[in-house]
Amino acid sequence: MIPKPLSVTATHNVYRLMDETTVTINCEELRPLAQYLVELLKPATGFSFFIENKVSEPEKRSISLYLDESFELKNKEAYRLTINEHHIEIISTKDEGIFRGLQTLRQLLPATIESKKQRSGSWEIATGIITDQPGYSYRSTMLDISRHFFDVTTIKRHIRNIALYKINTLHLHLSDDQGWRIEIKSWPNLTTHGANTEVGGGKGGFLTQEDYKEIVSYAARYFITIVPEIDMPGHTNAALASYPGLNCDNKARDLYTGTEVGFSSLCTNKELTYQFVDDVIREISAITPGRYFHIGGDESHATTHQNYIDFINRVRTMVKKNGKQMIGWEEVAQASIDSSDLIQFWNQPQTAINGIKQGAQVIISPSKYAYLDMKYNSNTLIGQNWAAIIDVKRAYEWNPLLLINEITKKDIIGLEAPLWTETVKTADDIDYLVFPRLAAIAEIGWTPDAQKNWNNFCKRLSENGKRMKQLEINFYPSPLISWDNNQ
Ligand code: TNX
Repeated sequence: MIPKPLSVTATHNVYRLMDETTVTINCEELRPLAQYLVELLKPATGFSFFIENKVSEPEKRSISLYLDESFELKNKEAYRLTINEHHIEIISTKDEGIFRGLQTLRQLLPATIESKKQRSGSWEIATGIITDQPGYSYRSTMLDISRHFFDVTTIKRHIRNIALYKINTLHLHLSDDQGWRIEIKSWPNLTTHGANTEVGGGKGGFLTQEDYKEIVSYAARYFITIVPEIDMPGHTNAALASYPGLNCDNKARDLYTGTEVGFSSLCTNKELTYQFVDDVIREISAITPGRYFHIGGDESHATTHQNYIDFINRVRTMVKKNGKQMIGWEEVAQASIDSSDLIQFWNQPQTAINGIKQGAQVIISPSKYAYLDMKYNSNTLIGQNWAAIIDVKRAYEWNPLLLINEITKKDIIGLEAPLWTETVKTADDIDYLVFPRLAAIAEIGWTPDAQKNWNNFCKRLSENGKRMKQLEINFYPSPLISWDNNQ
């Protein structure tokens, strides 16, 4: 099981899925989750798994999903999974907790349960009781769809894969120098022009607002919140190429297909710029049910310091006006922020400390440990190495609490492992850099540090490798792990 649950008590018996196994729910709210479970179990087993709405009868070999406000663990992702020879029960105060529990149950079944074709198997699960809840509430990964564009199908597949590890947030990097990737109805050239290329000169692409909504609602089925990012005032060449008026000299920039950073800036002392930013934030916020809006704010080397601060202060009020909580990369802590904002630490502890001093909580994304675009070793064919070479052990063996002296647990909302895609062109490339390192990061986010152990993680990851194979995830087969190649 990855991430490792908080408490596991084995009772040394087995439960077996059978053709007569039913799924019971104690309220209609759980029906989508029962359906999700059936979709998960049906293809490989070939069993029917009827869904019944009633309090389960233990002798009936059911898997019961049970919402109960009086369940003792109040964290919305907490659950208890009880397995005896006759019956399985997942209980939580919220459907979200049931969903996380289902990921645990899934990982207790043989890896062949993930097969889309019917398989023979005895479908046994070891009995016991698992009581579980996360250490951090924000457990995220980022996908950059600007440097290379990835379509709805690829993003949905990614959502399914990250959900297995109880990741609950997907941050989409929707704009950068190389491409603007989301339709903005009031500024149509952003996508008719600014989406037409990507790193290396490929054709690029963009999400329509309908596509984006489809992704948001698909992610919600996996209890994953989408966090949209529009990076500004730097990383904006695609916008500057689409609307000449956003440049101080009123001259449209050329589309950009390289990988330099820090050369572009919106013209921060023009009113048109703020009208533009307000429209963008308003349109995206309107189709984003999640509470966050990420304004980027990183590497704005082409903006003067004072202009940068004035810009962030003003954009921050626009985010609030649109009913969202602002997230910014650590640099935004130079502006006037407060406890209603989140900053994302990636590089300089001092900027993160600035943010904490102003009362903001931090998302921990240290490039030296959590950047999924870093190479695994010097021979890795894709990826970068400017922050570090990150093998699976390095991705696993760090503690968010120990990175910055001044930081305490209450300052940390959680972690994120970003995937920047300058070198990532295909869904297979995404898989290769994300897995299995995201499994390591997911465990840091969920499991208390004292319960983490590298050798034990390696064993569980080796098991997990069979599951990733069934799911056709093109993971990096790290030589640090002894993979079982028989399945
Ligand atoms: C730095 S990390 C960036 C990105 C690049 C990444 C490549 C951060 C906030 N900015 O623009 O894609 O390095 O590793």
